[in-house]
Amino acid sequence: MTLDLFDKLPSEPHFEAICEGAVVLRGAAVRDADALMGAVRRVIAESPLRRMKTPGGHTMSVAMTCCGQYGWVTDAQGYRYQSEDPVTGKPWPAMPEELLRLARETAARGGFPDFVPDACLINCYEPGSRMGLHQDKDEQDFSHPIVSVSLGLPQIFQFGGDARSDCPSKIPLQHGDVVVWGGAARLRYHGVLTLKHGHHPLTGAYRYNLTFRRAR
Ligand code: MD3
Ligand code: FE
Repeated sequence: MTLDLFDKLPSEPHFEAICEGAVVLRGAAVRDADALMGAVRRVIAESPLRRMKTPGGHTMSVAMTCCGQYGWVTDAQGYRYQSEDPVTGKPWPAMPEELLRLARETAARGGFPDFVPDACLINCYEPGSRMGLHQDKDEQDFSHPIVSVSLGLPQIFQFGGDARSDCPSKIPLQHGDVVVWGGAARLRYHGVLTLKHGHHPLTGAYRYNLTFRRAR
């Protein structure tokens, strides 16, 4: 009896399949959230958050930085991964051990035991920030998954199809949720709706999203 009850506690991490190739591990990063945010803040102290310009000249509403061997950048020249941070002129900060460990452990639980990320994008959303529907296709080999970790305020994720015109479904992503996006899900269109005002004890008015990738 009591076991049934404990199985359903909302704080208990559990699996949910969104579709073929996409697995949500609800709450899988809650226990480590303090340590993860500490690591994120150390990265930001070295390579600050910045709002980059798209090749079309629009300033993104989400502020970003990166850690690991490669970082993702966008400017008038296009989208790409590179090993130097264009703001500091130095290599990106190394990927903190606690971030790397969480990414590898959750990727393994999601069916990718050999995943070793060489890039971690850190997205910081403030109220009003959003990310339009897009595909992640600047990585060399799409057989590697992407692992995403949500921290702080909740935000509604839009999960589309293989074409931009496919009607997206809405999935709320909460503090501590980890999603492994591989296989058939890897090239699906996706985005997040505008962040609403709120307060989270760990992140204040913000939502952070970490995406772990194999760029090369
Ligand atoms: C599905 N980030 O950084 S995380 C991105 O909440 C990005 O910051 C969003 O899209 C965010 O590129 C969404 C969930 C996510 C990340 C990568 C995916 C879903 C994905 C790649 C392929 C399919
Ligand atoms: Fe994306």
